[in-house]
Amino acid sequence: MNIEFSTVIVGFMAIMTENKDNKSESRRRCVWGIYAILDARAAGRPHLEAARALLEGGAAVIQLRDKTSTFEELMDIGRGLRRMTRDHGADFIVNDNPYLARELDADGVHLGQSDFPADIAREILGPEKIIGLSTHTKPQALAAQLLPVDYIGVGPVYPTRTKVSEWPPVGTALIRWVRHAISLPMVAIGGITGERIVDVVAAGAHNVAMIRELLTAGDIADQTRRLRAVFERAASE
Ligand code: TZP
Ligand code: MG
Repeated sequence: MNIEFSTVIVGFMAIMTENKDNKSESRRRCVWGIYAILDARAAGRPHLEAARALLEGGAAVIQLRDKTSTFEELMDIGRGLRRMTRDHGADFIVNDNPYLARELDADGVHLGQSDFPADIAREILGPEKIIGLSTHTKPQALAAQLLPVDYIGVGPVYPTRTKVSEWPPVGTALIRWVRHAISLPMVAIGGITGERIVDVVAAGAHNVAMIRELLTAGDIADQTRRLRAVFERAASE
């Protein structure tokens, strides 16, 4: 099927099924501003140390993204993150694995296009938890509206060296399109820097996810505070 045609079909299905059930409350929860993602390699320090600084700097959500540790190691790290995020009133999202998210009583899980299907993750986690889904194209974003997800990731917006992506950078054009065409909150991701936040927010992103720009700073808490202020200024314009 050609892409434009599939976009129209999926869009039509999305409109027909939208508001079938009232998810507005959980979707409302998915507006954090700066969305911090942990990456021990980029940070050059342990997850808990980075998370402590992110929370001190005012991060409202932290995602544990770790492709190398074992389930047991992630349980250990995750228990610490669960405690710390709760103490700060921040949300805690686990990447990839809804079982890990459930065991940790995390606030939710973030799924990629080839991870667990969203409806299975919803069965595992129940109706209250947050499910995020990465999208990289218009059809994927439209299709997400038919799934039991609470927000979509959109990206990579810019080239990034943090993740080898099979998807080319989408630019702020896709952010702008998603903001107008899709009813879900979005998290823009990929190569976002302090200077680029203004453009990404101006294009309509509700949230801006960052790894390197937050974690490679000498003082992560200070950097988080600074980027939060940049985001808030951009969002108020
Ligand atoms: N998904 C799309 S791009 C990306 C992920 C996890 C990496 C984002 O990292 P950075 O350092 O903010 O570009
Ligand atoms: Mg994944």
